[in-house]
Amino acid sequence: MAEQLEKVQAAVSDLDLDNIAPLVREALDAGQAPKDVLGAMCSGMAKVGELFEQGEYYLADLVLAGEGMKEGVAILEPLLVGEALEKKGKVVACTVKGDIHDIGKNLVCTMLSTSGFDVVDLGVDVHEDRIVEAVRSNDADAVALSVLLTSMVDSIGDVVKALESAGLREKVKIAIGGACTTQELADRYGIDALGRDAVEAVRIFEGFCA
Ligand code: B12
Repeated sequence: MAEQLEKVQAAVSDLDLDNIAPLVREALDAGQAPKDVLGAMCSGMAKVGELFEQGEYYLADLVLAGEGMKEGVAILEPLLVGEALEKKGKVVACTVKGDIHDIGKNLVCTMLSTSGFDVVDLGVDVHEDRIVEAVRSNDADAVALSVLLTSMVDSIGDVVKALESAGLREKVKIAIGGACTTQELADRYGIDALGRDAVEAVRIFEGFCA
């Protein structure tokens, strides 16, 4: 990884929040592609998650890291949007009912929209009825569900059932991702794909909307 990207990644993972935005600008000025800078931020955030699990960081640190990410992403977003020209398909995205984690979901939305998808981001803690409504009113092609809490995996099943009841399940492909998702879980709910990161998310939705 190029030195400027390493610095961006380290600023995120070290919670050096004041330096994230300046280092993002520095990397761009040095000619790094906006997508790669975003990728470096994603890796830094993944490291933050690991350090939290190892007891090195506290919850308050995670909230701060999330805020730091937003500032960097805000610089990159307009540049990334300029890169994609034709729309590839419409995706309804959210974090499932009962779950408020949004850093990964936001990265997935940013990567999808900057890769040419029309993304309808419903936010966090979203009830299945809102998802059905959004799929219908936007005539969506696919649904992206972010799920980080094991206690909330049943929310995935609720979305599938609600789409089935509304006669929309055949019309949309569904992908899941987030810390607690597994292939076993995807199979249990008849989910079309499981994604490990935002880059894989783009590949999955390109496959869905091909
Ligand atoms: C940051 C964080 C928080 C922050 C969230 C801030 C925010 N705005 O999102 C705060 C502090 C608020 C928080 C709260 C809680 N958290 Co928390 N949190 C995390 C942490 C450390 C990192 C998550 C993160 O942002 N990672 C970085 C992002 C970039 O990665 P990501 O989310 O995985 O997303 C990437 C991929 O998964 C993928 N992806 C994500 N979504 C999707 C969707 C699709 C369709 C695809 C294809 C791909 C994809 O692409 C993303 C980008 O590359 C995780 C640990 C972990 N390892 O995940 C715990 C973790 C998820 N939290 C946990 C818990 C328990 C909680 C709380 C219940 C704590 C509490 N006791 O209050 C609350 C939840 C409240 C609620 N109702 O939701 C547990 C869950 C355990 C479990 N298995 O159920 C974890 C695993 C920590 C742990 N080991 O205990 N948390």
